[in-house]
Amino acid sequence: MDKEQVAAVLTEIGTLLELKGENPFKTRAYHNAARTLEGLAEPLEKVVAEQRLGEIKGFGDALVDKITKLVTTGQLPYYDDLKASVAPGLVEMLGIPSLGPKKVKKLHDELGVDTIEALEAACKAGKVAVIEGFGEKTQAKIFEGIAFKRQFASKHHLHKALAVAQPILESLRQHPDVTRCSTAGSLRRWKETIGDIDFLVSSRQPADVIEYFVTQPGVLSVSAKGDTKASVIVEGGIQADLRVVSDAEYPFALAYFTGSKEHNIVMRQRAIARGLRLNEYGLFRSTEETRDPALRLPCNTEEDIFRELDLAYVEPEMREDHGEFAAAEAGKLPRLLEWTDLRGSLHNHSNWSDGHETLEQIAAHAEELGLSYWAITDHSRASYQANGLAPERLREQLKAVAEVNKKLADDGTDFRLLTGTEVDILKEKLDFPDDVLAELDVVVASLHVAGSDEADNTKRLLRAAENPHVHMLGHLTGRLLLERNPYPVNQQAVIDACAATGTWIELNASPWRFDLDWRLWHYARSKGVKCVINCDAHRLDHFGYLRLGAGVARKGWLTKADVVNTLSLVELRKALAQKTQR
Ligand code: DGT
Ligand code: CA
Ligand code: CA
Ligand code: ZN
Repeated sequence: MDKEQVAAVLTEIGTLLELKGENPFKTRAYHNAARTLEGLAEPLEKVVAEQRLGEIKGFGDALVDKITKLVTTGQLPYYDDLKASVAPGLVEMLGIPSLGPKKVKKLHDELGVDTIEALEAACKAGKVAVIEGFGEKTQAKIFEGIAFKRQFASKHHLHKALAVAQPILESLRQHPDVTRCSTAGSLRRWKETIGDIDFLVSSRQPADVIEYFVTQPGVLSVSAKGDTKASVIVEGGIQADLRVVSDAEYPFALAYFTGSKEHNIVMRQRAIARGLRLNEYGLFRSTEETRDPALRLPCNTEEDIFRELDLAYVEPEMREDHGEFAAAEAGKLPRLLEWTDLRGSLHNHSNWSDGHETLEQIAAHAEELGLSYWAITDHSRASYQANGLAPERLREQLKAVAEVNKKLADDGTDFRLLTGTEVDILKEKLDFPDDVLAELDVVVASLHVAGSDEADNTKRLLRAAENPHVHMLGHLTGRLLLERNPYPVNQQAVIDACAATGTWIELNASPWRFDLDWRLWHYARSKGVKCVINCDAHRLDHFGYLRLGAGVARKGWLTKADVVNTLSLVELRKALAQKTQR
């Protein structure tokens, strides 16, 4: 075990002893020892090997023995026994804001609760309020805390995390004591779901910045507050971490806390291979772990760090150890799409099916945003629950779209609505015959009612791709992030079929979907399959999904040239005509 791992075990021992009501001196000794280890300037293995652990202040024989066992064997029977003697539910309760070991022990002693569910039931029954030293208010706080914990134990949709993170970041940026600041972690990497939000700040006044952070409007409760870091729960029950570092450390901390962990590991190995050490504090001329500023290479930005490790700058979205190192070394990283390259969306709904606004409202909004086109692709009749259109109503809609476009033209506006459908891929055929599809500008084909048989689902999608009137396949796997798994489908086979037939694949930009997944765009791109970033908008609020989708496309290494809806209206019309002419 290394230093961090040993420190984590000691901290846990301290906490377990507290839960058992051990004497405070003993429990504190473990917490202090953990902190001492974390701050140890030399490798722990070395200290252990040279039998110098006992020289450290506060390290008695028992502690020395335990640490030695952990370092040399990775095991400690004392710890295993202790852990087995405490109900895991009690340790879990510590994750509830407002509950510390003392309170948890008291709850356990008084009520016999040893799971979160039992504690929740006790709160509901009013049994917690009557315990001495608790009261109504504490009971309510614990009850709320359980709800929070449930939420933040899980992952969160990207747009929800962004919505709370952005105002806090803006606010930090305006604070006079903040020199530089950024989000980090999975949010900066634009992962499809987010565990917690990470902020990084450089400042000479960490205490002021921390105080300012924990009192931001979106902050619901403060879980931890130290000299240089803090954790809070923000709206939506999402945890947000802030770290404050010196400005000299900032680029290194930014790279480290942006991750991903897998990417960091390779960066660290590259440093070691060059006789250097990379960690959150710097890139050091050293062959051992250190944070000595005198040994630090002067890097002012992340770009400088990559350069020192003989790499081109890797955008945060690509830092997943998914081939970025080989590409950065060879100077072959793609120039990523920018979200402002997008000119419209080709899969959207109106109040003709299950969307909320009229064609006029949609056109006015899209035009105001400066977009060039917006396709109306309402559902086909098989999606009756979504008020799908039969051919007659679809033809009426075509006339209505033509009228809106005529008004736009009369006003001298270049923006246009495009006609279309999101046609259901049924068991044996598409929901509309070819002659209906031929009348439309844009045809998206989607599998809304999939079966459990992978081969069958795949076959249905392949057949849709082979139809000369189908421009693109919509939300390929039908997944709903954090809600519903993808249906079984051989995505690679579908991508191959799209490559062979010139069919585009949608990157559905709804934050519940982000489907096709970013991990598959590498393959699709290598096959020459084009991407369409679609909002699948059902209301005006959803127009903003374009930016989310663009970030996911960047994560899939896509360039402007890979994405169809970066084309101008004239070019797009040509591209739409190509499939039918093949
Ligand atoms: P999340 O929060 O689960 O969505 O994912 P991340 O990537 O934001 O992870 P988080 O918040 O635990 O940590 C932020 C970054 O800090 C992570 O991407 C990489 C870095 N990091 C955290 N723990 C470790 C570690 O044990 N080793 C290394 N190399 N990096 C770490
Ligand atoms: Ca995180
Ligand atoms: Ca974090
Ligand atoms: Zn759909």
